[in-house]
Amino acid sequence: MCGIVGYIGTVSAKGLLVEGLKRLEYRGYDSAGIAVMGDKGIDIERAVGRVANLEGKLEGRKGFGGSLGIAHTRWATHGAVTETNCHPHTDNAGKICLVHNGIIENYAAIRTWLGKRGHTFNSETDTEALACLVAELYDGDLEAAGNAALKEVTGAYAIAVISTEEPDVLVCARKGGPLMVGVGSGEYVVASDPSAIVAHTNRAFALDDYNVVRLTRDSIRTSTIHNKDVTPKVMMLEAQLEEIELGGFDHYMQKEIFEQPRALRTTLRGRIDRDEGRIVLGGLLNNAKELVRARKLIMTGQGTALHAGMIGEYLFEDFAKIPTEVEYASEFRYRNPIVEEGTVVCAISQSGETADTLAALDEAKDKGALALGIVNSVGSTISRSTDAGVYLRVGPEIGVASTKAFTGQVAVLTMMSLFLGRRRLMSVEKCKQMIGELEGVPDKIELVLQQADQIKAVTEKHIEKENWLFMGRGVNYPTALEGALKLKEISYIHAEGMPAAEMKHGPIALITDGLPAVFIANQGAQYTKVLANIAEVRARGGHVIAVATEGDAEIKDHADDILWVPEIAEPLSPLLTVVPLQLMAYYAALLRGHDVDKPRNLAKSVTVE
Ligand code: UD2
Ligand code: GLU
Ligand code: MG
Repeated sequence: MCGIVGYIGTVSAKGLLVEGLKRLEYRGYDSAGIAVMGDKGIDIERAVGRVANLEGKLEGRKGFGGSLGIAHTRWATHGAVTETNCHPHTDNAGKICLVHNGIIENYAAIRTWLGKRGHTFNSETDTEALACLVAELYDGDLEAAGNAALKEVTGAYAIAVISTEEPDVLVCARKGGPLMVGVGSGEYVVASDPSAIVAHTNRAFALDDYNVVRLTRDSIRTSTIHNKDVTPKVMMLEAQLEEIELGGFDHYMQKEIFEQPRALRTTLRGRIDRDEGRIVLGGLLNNAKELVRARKLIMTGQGTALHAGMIGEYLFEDFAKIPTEVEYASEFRYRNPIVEEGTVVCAISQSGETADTLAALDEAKDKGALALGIVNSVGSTISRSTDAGVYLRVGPEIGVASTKAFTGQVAVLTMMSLFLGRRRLMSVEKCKQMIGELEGVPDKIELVLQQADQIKAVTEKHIEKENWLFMGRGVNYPTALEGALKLKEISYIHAEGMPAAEMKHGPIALITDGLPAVFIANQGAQYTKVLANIAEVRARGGHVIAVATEGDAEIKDHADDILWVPEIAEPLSPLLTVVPLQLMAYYAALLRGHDVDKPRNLAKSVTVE
C-alpha cells in the first residue's frame, strides 16, 4: 500500500508531484521521495517521515526544474523505514529510475540472478531488484524492458519508471495495485487514485491488471505486457477530492472494516505452504529452534492488541501446547514479573510505538526473554527493539478504532501458533485442515460484510440504550471484550465485555428490561453452555443479540436478533465473529452523530505510559 504519482507535460513537475503526494499520503506515510528528469541526469530527493519532510529538503536544493517525474509515499513492506530504502530506486548506473507500490514476491531470486550479472544493491527493498532488472533487460526501449521485466515478476504491483536514455518517456504498469492515468492536453498525470489527478484534469482511465501505458508529451499507448494494444475507457472524474481519498466510503473506519478481506489476503500471501501443510514465517526462521523449545509465552499489549493476544493464548495452548499468558503491558512492566529460562515475550502493537508495550518489552528483555514483535508499521520502535517478529502487512490504519489491524494480529497469531504447533506436536493433517480454514477466512468475511444493512438495523433498534453487555466463551471471550471496547471507543455507549459464565457472578444484577446483551453464540464446544447463559439473560428481560453460525436453526428460539457468520473451525472463529461487532460499533457512532474517525479523548498511537 502506498501512493504513486507521475507527471509528463509542459510545466515543472516538482510542485505538482509534491502536491499529489500530499493527497496520497493517507495511503502510506513512513517516507517519501521524488525524481525529476533533468538535463544532466535525474534529480532525486528522498526523506523519511511525512511528505512535509521531503518538501523541506527540496527547498534548499538546486535542479528539479524538469517537466517529467515520478514520486512515491511509502508504506514499507521490504526493508526498514530508512532513506536508503525510500523510493524512487535506481539501478547501479542510474539509468533506470522507478517507484513501486506492492510486493515483488520473487525478488530474492531476481536479486540472486542479477548479482551474478554484476548488479549490487544498496537497499533491502524488493523494488530495487525490479529497477535493476529493467536496467538489465534494457535494449533501447523502456517499454519493452518494462514488459520483459514484469513477465519475470510474481506479486502485486503498480509501477512508474523513467530512464535517462529516453528523457521524454514515462512508462507505468499495474497488476493488483491501483493506477489511474489522467489525460490532459499535452500532459498526463498518473496516480494511485484520482485525488492526485482531479486538480489537473478530469479525464482519466484506470489501468487494468497486466496493462502498461507508455506516455510522451504528445502520445499515449496502452497495451498488455505481452504487447497487445488495449483501448482504454476514458471517463470523467466528478467526485469531490475528500470522497476520493476514502474510495467511496464515508469514514476510514468503515473503509478499513470493509477492506479486511483484501488486507488479510496480503497478510497470508507467501506465508502458507499448502502442499507441505506448513506455515512459512521468514521473520521467525532464525529463532525457530529457540521458539520450538520455549517453555512459556507471554503475550503483551494494550487495548485491542491485548484482546488479539488473549485469542493468541487459546491458539498457542491448543495448537502448539505451549503454556501461554497474557498481560497488560502496563502491569507487566511494574510488578517485577518472573521471567524464567525459555520464556518468549510477544509484543503486539499496530503502530509499533505504544509506550506501555515498549516498556514491557524492555523489562522482558532485561530479564532475558526472547522478544518477538507482531507489528503493522515496518521499522517502528517496537519492531526494532524485538529479536524477531512478523509484520501484519494490512496497510496503514487511519481510523482511531482499530479494526483491520486486529484481524491482522489474530491472523498472524494463528500462523505463529501453527508454525510452532507443526514443529512440536501437531499432526500434518490437523495443520493442513487449519491452514485450509485460514485461507478461507477472507472470502467468509466478505459474506459477513454483505449483511451490513441488517447489522445497522439491529443497532438502530437499541441506539437509545446507554448500557450494553457483550459475552462469549472460550476463544470468543476476547471477541466479546473487543466488541465492547469498539462500542465504547466511538459511540461512547457504556459497554462491558465478559466471559458469558461470569455474568451470573455479579453483572446479572444489571439486567433490566430491554438491556441489549450481545452473545457470541457460534457453533463450538461450548454452544449449549452459551444457550444456558442466554436463557439467564432473557429470563430477566434482557434483549439478546446473537452472533450465530449460518444454518443454526436452534438459535432462533433463543435470540431476539441474530447476526450470521459462516461456519468455520472454532479456533479461527474470532476472525469472523468480530466483524459484525465492528460494524455495530461503527453504526452506533454514526447513528449517534459522532465523528467516527476522531473519537473524543483518543489518539491513534498512544506514545505515553
Ligand atoms: C521479510 C522481509 C522481506 C524479505 C523476506 C525474505 C521486511 C519488512 N520483510 O519478509 O523484505 O527479506 O523476509 O523472506 O524487511 N521483525 C522484527 N520485529 C517485528 C516484526 C518483524 O524483528 O515486530 C523482523 C523479522 O524477524 C524479520 C523482518 O523483521 O527479520 C521482516 O519481518 P516480516 O514479517 O516482513 O518477514 P517476511 O519473511 O515476511
Ligand atoms: N515493497 C515496497 C517497499 O517496501 C513498496 C511498498 C509500498 O507499497 O509502499 O519498499
Ligand atoms: Mg494460559
